[in-house]
Amino acid sequence: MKLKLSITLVLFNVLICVSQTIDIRYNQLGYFNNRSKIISLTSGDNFSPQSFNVLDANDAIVLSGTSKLATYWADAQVYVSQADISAINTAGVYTFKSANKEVSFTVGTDIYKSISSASLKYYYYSRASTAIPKKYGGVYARPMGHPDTNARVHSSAASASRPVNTVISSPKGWYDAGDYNKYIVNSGISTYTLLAAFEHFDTYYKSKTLNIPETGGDVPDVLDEIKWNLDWMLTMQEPSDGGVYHKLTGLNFSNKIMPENYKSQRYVVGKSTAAALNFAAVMAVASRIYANYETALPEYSTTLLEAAETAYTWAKANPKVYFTNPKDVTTGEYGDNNVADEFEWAAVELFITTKKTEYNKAIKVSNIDNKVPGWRYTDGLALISMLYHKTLFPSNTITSAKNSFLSTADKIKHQVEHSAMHISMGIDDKDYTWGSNAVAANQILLLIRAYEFTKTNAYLDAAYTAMDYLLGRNGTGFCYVTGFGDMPTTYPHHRISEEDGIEAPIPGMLSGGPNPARQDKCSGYLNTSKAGSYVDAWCSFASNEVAINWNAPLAYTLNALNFYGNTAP
Ligand code: G3I
Ligand code: 9MR
Repeated sequence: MKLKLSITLVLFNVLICVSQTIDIRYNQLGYFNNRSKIISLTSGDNFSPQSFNVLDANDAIVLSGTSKLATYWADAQVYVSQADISAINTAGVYTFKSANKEVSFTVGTDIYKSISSASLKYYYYSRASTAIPKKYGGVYARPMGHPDTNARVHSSAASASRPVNTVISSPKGWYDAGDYNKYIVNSGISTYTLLAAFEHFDTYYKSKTLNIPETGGDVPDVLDEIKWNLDWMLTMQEPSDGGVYHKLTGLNFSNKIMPENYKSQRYVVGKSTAAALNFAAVMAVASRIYANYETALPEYSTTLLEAAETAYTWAKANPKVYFTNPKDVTTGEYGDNNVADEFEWAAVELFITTKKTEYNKAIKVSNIDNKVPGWRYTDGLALISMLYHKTLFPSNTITSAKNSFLSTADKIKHQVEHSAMHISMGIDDKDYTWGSNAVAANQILLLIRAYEFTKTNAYLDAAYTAMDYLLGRNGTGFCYVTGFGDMPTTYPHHRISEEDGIEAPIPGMLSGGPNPARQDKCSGYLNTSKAGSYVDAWCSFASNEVAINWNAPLAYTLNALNFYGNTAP
């Protein structure tokens, strides 16, 4: 009887081994020398630790081991067992073999060189009001779209000086996402994040070239690219009162067409407190950065600062103008009924740039929340800027800001170090939201800032490990950046990539990522788990769109990690 039972058990185990699929999830871009390196084995059923081998390019085994005991990763509804391959610190291409499968991966110091540039070049490809010539766009060359020289003032934005249907010129800027619209709130956080990248790593960016029309001038390429959007943002301020239009869009989303075929009338729609404050904050940051390029761009810094101050004044006089779409407009809303964080953020940036007491007085550090940044949540940006410019603030203010900031960063670090998958995602129930991949990217950004404030290496280590998530060590096996990795996002909800007749999408774009709410009702979602609610298909605007505010923290973090890969401890 006993013998019969154990034979049955053995057979059962053999059956499990035969039928059970174990997937290998890894960073498809590669791993950095002298940083921890994890490859994850995942399966729907529990499984025992697996032996693994790592082979070098000559097929010689350079590392053998056994993966850790599997634990349950609830967000993906899988068991995960981690293989630690940190011991490999010689640059090269390797093969990881385990559970009858194998993958190839790279180790080195310059792992994100090309992807980090592509993540920035995406902004050039997103420029409105200009052709993208072959010289700069290669196969993605296209004619000009959206001149935006005859936008009309929508009734929701009309004023005495600009009555309804007044024609205004509002060219340039970046398309928001897969759509062709331009929204101030979302432009705001995107532009800030790129400006912050420059402010925090200026030496690195001064020598970074992007092959754009402005390359070679006296202004660093990344600042030329950002200026394309700042110039548009400036046109969104009504000169007579300093208020800022919420967005420039058609009445509805267009069909799948190329920019040059877009013929619908565009409007500036509404004004809002959130738009005015986002605008004020970004213009203030930009003013202090472009002040160093006065010879190349005379008066630009002054123009930006004036715009910032008048927008802030308007917001103070109109503190509760919350945007909702007018009845005849169905494009993105970017609505926000809580602008306390935008008020703090704008005051912080204006104070840092001007040192005026009136802005300092408006800052209440205890009111600044420490949420992971997002288009609706800008407190974190205020903390980042305050800590970077800490000498401008009283030391007790900085101590509070730092404690608050680090309590979030510590949670993120803890999650990377101790969660089943060893990723940052999943601290908050809402992490897997529309644009969840940008939540991950912003969490990594906070880890990088925490490293800079404290010089504690563990934050940076966590940042490297957390980045694996976006590049393949995740719940789906996709590398969520177009054009990179062994299994990249290939069919993003991006009108240009869908319609340009080029097989491959524009490279360097971060897909929005898993979103269990699946508002698009697209068929083919991989599974119903939080981290698996993703489908690489055009129809999935809720899980597979791209957007300027999602690429910005990607660009910030990839460039920073590649920089440290070449220089850091
Ligand atoms: O406010 C609620 C909150 O109370 C609730 O707890 C939470 C639960 O899910 O949802 C919150 O609202 C979410 C909102 O974003 C704010 O985070 C909505 O569910 C969610 O559907 C909404 O998604 C936004 C989406 O537009 C739809 O409006 C995304 O954040 C935003 O990135 C996205 O932006 C679009 C533009 O409208 C148009 N252009 C493309 C761009 C990217 O897809
Ligand atoms: O393409 C639009 C995308 O940029 C937005 O994020 C999304 C959500 O508002 O809407 C998309 O447009 C869709 C529209 O909402 C419903 N009909 C299908 C459109 C996409 O083909």
